[in-house]
Amino acid sequence: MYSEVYLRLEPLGLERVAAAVRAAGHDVRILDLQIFRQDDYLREIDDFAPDAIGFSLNYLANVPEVLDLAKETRRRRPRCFIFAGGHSASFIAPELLDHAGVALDCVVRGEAEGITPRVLEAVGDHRLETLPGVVTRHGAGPGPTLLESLDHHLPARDLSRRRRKYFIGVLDPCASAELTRGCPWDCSFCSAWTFYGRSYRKASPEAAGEDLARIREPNVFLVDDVAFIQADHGYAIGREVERRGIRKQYYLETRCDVLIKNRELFAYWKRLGLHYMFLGVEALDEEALRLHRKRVTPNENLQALEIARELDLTVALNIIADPSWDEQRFAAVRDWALTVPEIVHLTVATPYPGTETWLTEPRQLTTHDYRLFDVQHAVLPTKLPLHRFYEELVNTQAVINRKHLGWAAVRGAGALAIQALLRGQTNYVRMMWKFASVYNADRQFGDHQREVRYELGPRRPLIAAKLRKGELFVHAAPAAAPRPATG
Ligand code: B12
Ligand code: SF4
Repeated sequence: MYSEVYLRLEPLGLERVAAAVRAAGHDVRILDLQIFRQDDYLREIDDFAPDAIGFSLNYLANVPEVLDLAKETRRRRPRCFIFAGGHSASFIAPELLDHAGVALDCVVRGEAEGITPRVLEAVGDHRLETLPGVVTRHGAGPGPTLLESLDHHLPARDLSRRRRKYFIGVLDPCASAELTRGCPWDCSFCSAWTFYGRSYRKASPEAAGEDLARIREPNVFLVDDVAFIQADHGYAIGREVERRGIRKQYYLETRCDVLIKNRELFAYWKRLGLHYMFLGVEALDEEALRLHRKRVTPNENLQALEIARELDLTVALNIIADPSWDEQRFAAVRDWALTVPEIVHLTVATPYPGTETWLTEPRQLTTHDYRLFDVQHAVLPTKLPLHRFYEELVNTQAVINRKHLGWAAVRGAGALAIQALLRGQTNYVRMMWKFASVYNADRQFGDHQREVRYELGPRRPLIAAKLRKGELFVHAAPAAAPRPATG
């Protein structure tokens, strides 16, 4: 739903894996099914006749689609080696293999630039299931290993086609880049930190500069979970950007306390082209922030918004709606959102594999349909009747959005919107009228009534036992990794 309206960004992880596989001597193609249709995929495998196909499965909601495609691929190309990897695949490898039957040969857990060329070498060999991070129906190798350096395997952007389709808001077209990997915080609803064992690694300023210099698009989305945690790293990349004369407009995601602490760094990047940021606000009250283990106060959130306004940065922020919300609670968020100039998004609190709440949430799930685990649907019991909950959710989002959609917003975006149109880029302008057709209470309610063919495995909530965070990790925590203060 998100990528139907607000943005569509390139599959950076897949491009990095593709770069590693290509460097090992293979002929590689990428097909992004956010842009292409399934028919295009089937034509492509007939035409290219690959020996191996890897599916990138970052989002849980895409599991059924990937399983069906893997099965159809197996039917058409029985001898092809078919595998999957990515963020969500890494947390649910055995259950994916169960659903897939013979359609998937293995799942590759964790970051995969290093291991995928070795997986391809081991095709047809019993050593396959002894490789780090590899899980097959017959066994699993040791846990995945972290890359020694982020500087290698710069994304093979030349392999992604129809790049004009990638955009985020008015940054149209827009490429993506990664300056750091991992997150040292530990919010209870998030799996970004559990994937990398709460580690945090940086690309060298030279490699980051080289990667940014290779980008053709005028705009760049920085995919880092929390951008510019360490000010010296942010300045070093900035100086590299200046030295190379790179001129782009940037969009990034960061935390409120990081913006407060590194205000001058963000001001410097504003001069380099930073215009937009996602700020992880998540909740307005102290109690909810504590439950999310956000480690910031409501006051810090407001202070960060103030700083962003002073720096003239356009901010989008997210609030997590709990299924227990009633009309009054939605109304309170609406009232607040209408008083601030920022773009406010709502997501729905969703425990999913890899998050701490998957194990600690005491409420029962109302569904195990993977497709509904997209943080836009309620998978926990709602206090309001379900359809009424969606009416409140959509109505709240629509009221808030009114100030950011339509011609007034296009006029507000000014030169950037006009430049995009002059370049023939219409993603942004089209998005302005799409909201009502995508976010719709009947549609969201109807999504719960569909036939369910693949179900997420059962949850084993912790009752009395204390959670050991390491149990959640895909990558084990590195022994002596320096961890920035998390406040
Ligand atoms: C950038 C990002 C986005 C971008 C989209 C990027 C894209 N086109 O894929 C935007 C902003 C659009 C976005 C949106 C959303 N996102 Co997001 N996003 C991220 C983020 C911060 C980084 C992903 C990234 O690019 N990392 C850098 C690359 C290099 O790493 P990577 O993709 O993980 O790839 C590595 C491995 O996964 C693996 N790998 C990847 N592909 C493949 C393929 C094969 C064959 C193999 C072997 C290995 C492999 O190797 C790669 C290299 O090491 C992650 C958090 C995280 N740290 O992972 C959340 C995350 C993936 N997003 C999340 C969510 C919830 C969403 C939204 C649903 C949020 C919303 N408000 O609606 C939407 C849905 C978007 C959609 N497409 O439907 C959740 C996923 C939850 C889940 N389990 O499903 C995450 C984990 C964040 C979180 N807080 O928990 N997101
Ligand atoms: S700070 Fe952001 S990326 Fe890090 S754990 Fe919290 S929500 Fe996830």
